[in-house]
Amino acid sequence: MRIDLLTLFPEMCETVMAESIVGRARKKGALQVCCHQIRDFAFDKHQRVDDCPFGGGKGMLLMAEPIALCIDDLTAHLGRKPHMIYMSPQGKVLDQQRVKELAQMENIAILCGHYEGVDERILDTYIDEQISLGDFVLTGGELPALALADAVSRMIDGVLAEDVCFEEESHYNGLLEYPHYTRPAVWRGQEVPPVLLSGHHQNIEKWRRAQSLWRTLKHRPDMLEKLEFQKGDAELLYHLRRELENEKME
Ligand code: 4G0
Repeated sequence: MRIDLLTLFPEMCETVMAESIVGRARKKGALQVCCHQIRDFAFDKHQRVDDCPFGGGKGMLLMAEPIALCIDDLTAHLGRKPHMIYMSPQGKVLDQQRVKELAQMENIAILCGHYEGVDERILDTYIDEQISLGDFVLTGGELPALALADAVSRMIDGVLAEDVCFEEESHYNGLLEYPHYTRPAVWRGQEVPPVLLSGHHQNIEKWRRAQSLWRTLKHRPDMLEKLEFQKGDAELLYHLRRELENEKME
């Protein structure tokens, strides 16, 4: 897969995407990432890319033409139109399901807005999908774009180590993760839950499922509505709901 980032800060994006697991995957050839400077497509002598909004109001907007030229140039280079994503607080909130779908695509390109965003006609003409990371506003779309690129990258074959099993993890099974512990077994007087040291795998699985259900019930009850129940879940949930009610009483 290839991911293109269209931004006013390509060095920042390149630096982030050169590190850690994603950086290693790129070196291996499991993934291609290219960062493009929108300012390279400015047409006036000051390389201006922003202007004030028609109708007045605060802030600046990215002008349509440099973005259009940047996308056209990329499209010509690829020989086809990439799936164009715009990071925006107005977009649909990202979830792991959409991440997995995007990871199946051959080319995605992510446009990073700045200031108050981009000229609406770019969205009408070029953008296939607007994505938000949540209900908050940043100074630019780079950090959300990098987060999206990271989330998509780790779902591509050959990016994560073979022994890293992400089938078990949170948002894959529709539940929040259970707690994890590593050595030492006692740290500053705090013990690891004894069941995890017991070697009894069936009990460990039951404990982890109960912990996942408990956390999800407490912090993300909305996720339980879509949950595919396993054997024992209904009974566990019945008890956990009663426990939660007791907690609320105190
Ligand atoms: C478009 C995404 C882009 C419009 C981008 C700002 C948060 C997110 C930007 C604006 C972003 C997110 C209207 C301020 C750039 N901030 N939640 N900033 N406006 O994913």
